[in-house]
Amino acid sequence: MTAPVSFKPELIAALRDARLIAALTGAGISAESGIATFRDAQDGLWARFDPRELATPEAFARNPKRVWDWYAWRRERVAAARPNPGHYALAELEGRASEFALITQNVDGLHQRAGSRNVIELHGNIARVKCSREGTCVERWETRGEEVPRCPSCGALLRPDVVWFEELLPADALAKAEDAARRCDVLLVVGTSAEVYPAAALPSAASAAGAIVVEVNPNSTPLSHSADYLFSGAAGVVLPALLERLRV
Ligand code: BV8
Repeated sequence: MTAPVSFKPELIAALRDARLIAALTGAGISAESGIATFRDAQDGLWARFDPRELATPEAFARNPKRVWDWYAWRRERVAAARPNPGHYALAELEGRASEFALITQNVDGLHQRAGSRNVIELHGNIARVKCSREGTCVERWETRGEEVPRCPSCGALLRPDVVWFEELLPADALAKAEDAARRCDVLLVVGTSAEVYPAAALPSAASAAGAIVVEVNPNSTPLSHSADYLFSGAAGVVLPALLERLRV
């Protein structure tokens, strides 16, 4: 039986009085939905697949079929997954807060499926596909044999609408995320190893602007020493307990 999570009254008061609450999430919040994280040594995606071989423009240029199939494999796993209590807790918190912004590095869309509305997707969404030349999203595509599907309008290869390493983030999403980090009173940092930039720079920007930074992660990260509150537990346990405390 895991020990009940306790929350300092000051944190509860800060969350209740906050004008803007923001959350930054990573793969860890989807771990309890059966979606592998990236860095977990054993079964993390990067443990089995080299990111440089699969999540970069060069990798796609070198072997588009392998990259396309890897994302198709992940897309199926995401489609079969369900949001978990961690996702639902953030959706409920959005409903309680006067203003709320959910900044995610995840491409799985599970926040939106849990009912979160103001979701800022920093790294795209694996359910979307776009033309690798025009960048326009394509609603329907069919996979014929060994081919990578092609853009119906220009014939270029289609690719997942995610941000690969060495690719710029969508400017509007990054601007919204940086604005939320600067204006928030409390930033919840949930399930991220805080190693991939520019996302990993948001907590220090929030802290520098006077926000209270709360980390929820069973393992320590480069952020753990500077966070104002640290909950070393699973998102699907800590966040529902926090909402329960806020309901009191
Ligand atoms: C760019 C989409 C300009 C695709 C992803 C500054 C310094 C150093 C390097 C750089 C820098 N600026 C830029 C770089 C380069 C690079 C970078 O940051 N490299 C890192 C590796 C050092 N950044 C970029 O390339 C970015 N673009 O900067 O463009 C440019 C142009 C040319 C040359 C240079 C720069 C683009 C970054 C985005 C890449 N796309 N994803 C896909 O999904 O396939 S990144 C991908 O990896 C995820 O989106 C996420 O961002 C990252 C994984 O991190 P996490 O989500 O945190 O997951 P992880 O597995 O690491 O950790 C999980 C955590 O959860 C753990 O801490 C674990 O303890 C915890 N956990 C586990 N279970 C639970 C849990 N927590 C709670 N509950 C649980 N149950």
